[in-house]
Amino acid sequence: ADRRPVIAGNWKMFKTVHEAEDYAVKFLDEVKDVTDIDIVLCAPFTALSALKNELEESIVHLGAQNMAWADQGAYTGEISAQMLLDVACTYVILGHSERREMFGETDEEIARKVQQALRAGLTPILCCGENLSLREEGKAVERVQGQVTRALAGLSADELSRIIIAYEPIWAIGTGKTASSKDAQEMCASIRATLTERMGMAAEKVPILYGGSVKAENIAELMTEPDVDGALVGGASLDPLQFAKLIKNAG
Ligand code: G2H
Repeated sequence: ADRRPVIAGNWKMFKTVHEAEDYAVKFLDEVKDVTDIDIVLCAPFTALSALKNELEESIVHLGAQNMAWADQGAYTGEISAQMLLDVACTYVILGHSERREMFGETDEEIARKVQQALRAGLTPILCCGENLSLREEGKAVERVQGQVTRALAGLSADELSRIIIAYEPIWAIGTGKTASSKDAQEMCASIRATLTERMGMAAEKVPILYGGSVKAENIAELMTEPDVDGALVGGASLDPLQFAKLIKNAG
């Protein structure tokens, strides 16, 4: 399949403005010659404006880690799609397991956010993944298929063709336990099958990423799997040199 790999860093709740600027300079210097991978940095809201200045006209794309489902209004503490566009964001992570588990995000809210992002012209990176007990009970596929189906309800064929999916088994996030590349491939293939039911052959074009303790040392093996098109990287994206190395190893 002719899918361009995507490697997205998810900084989570790390880095001040100054730290973000310092990172951007070092990181750009390392990755400026990468041409065969789409690179995305998903930073905290407060660092986005500074990163816009550092990364404008570079090959590195900017993303946010969450977004509101509403256009604007009395939604204290929320950030809109327009605000993200204003600071040059083109991607947004939606439905990360940390938001689902710690901040109570439901599939229905995530579906509204996905629709809102697409309407605004942002590329959603829709996260899905099962926890350890579901995996042990043999219900992982059912859970992930359900999450994907519910998050994509009501989207048109054109909208579906503009999404990215990230499969992140919760038991592999920040734990040092990476799913085996075989586990990752199995689930990414099953996600693609779910997408095919919704959108036919166009599912072949959708990038499906793996996330969960991806490092410079294990990315190459993951990338050999036919349905793994890249990675969503947390901890290993926090150091610019380490993340650049990971990206080079993915290519
Ligand atoms: C999964 C991942 C990035 P980490 O949350 O989204 O984090 O690479 O630290 O496991």
